[in-house]
Amino acid sequence: MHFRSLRLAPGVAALVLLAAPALASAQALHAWNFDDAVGTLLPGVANSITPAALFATDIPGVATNGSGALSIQYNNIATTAVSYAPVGPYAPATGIYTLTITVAGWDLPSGTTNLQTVYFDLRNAAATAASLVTELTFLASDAGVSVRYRDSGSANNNIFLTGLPTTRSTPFILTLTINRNTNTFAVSYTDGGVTTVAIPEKALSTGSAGRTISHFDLRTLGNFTGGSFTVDSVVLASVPVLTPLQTWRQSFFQTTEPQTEPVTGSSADAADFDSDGIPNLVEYATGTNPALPTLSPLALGRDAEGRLTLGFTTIADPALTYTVQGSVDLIDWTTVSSFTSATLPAGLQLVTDTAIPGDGPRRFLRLSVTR
Ligand SMILES: [Ca+2]
Ligand SMILES: [Ca+2]
Repeated sequence: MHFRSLRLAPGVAALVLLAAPALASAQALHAWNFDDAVGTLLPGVANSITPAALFATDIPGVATNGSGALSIQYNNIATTAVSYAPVGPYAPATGIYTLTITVAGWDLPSGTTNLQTVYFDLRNAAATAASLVTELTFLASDAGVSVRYRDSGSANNNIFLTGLPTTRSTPFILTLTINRNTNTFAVSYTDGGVTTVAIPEKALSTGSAGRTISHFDLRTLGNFTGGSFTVDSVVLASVPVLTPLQTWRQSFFQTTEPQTEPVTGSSADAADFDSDGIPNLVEYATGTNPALPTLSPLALGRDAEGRLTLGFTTIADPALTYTVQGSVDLIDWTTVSSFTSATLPAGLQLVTDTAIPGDGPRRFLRLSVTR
C-alpha cells in the first residue's frame, strides 16, 4: 500500500490509499492454427470430404489447440444430416467473446446458378437451423464476394458487406464479438491493416437469446469447383469485462492495469501524471482529467457554526470508498465520514467536520479514496 498526501489549501489535504488489484486478462478458449505457411487450402472439389469431418484428423497439415473441435463441411449441409463435435466444456452464458478468423485468401468462382458460400457459425448443442447464434458467410456471386452476417436461422436478417473481390491472396481478418451479457453481437474486419466496423453492436435474435454456444463450424454451402478458400487460423477467446476504472485507465493510459512500481509510473493510482498535485485515483474518483492539470477537486468552506466543510464530486463506481478524515496535527486522523456510491448517490457531496470551532488553533481535513 502507498500513501500520498496532497495539500490543496491551508488546512486541507487529500490522500489516496492504494490496494494491489487482482484482475483477469484475456484468454484464448480455443485456437485452430493451421501450420503451413500460407494457411490451409480448402479446395473447391465437390464433396471431397465427408460431412462432419474434423480438421484435426481429416485434413493433412492442420493442427488444433485445446479440446475443442472444428467441423468442416464441403457439401450442402442444409440437406445433410450432420453430427457436430462439441467445442469442449464451453458454455458462455455470460461474458464477452470474440471469434477471429484469419483468411489468407480465396478464389471463389462466381455464378448465379449455384452461389458459392463458405460459412462460419456458432451454434448451440442442438445444432439446428433455428438455433444459430451467429453466422458469417462469404458469398461468391457475379458481383464479387460478399460477407454476409446473420444472427438467426432466418435468411431475413441478412446484412451484406459487398465489394470484396472474388479472388484475393492477401489476408482478410474477420472478427465476431458476442456479448452474452447484453445478448448482442458486432462484426469488424481488418483488410490491409485497416479495421472497419461492419456491424455495430446489434441485438441477437430472440431465437438465440439465452442459448449456449457450443459448436463452431466452417463449411462451404454448395459444391463449387475450380476455386479454393484458404484459412490461416480461427481463434475463439474470452474478453475480460472491464471495470469502470479499467475503462477509464485504458482511455487515458492505454492500459487496463495500473503500474505499481515505481509509484511514479504514469498509470499508477498514486501517480500524478499531469503534475497537478492530484493522484490519478483521486482524479478518477472526482471526475477530473488525469492528463490535464486540474484545479483542486476539493472545496473548503465553513458552515454557520464555523465547522469546516469539504465539498467534492463523486462518481458512480461502487468499488470506491470515499473517506473524509480530520486532524489537528496532520499525524493523528479520525474519520469524519465514509461512504460509497451505494450509500450516497454520485454527485456533489458536502461533508461537514465533526469538530467544533475552538477545539484548537488548526484543523485539517483530507479525502481518502480506496478501492
Ligand atoms: Ca494529476
Ligand atoms: Ca488533472
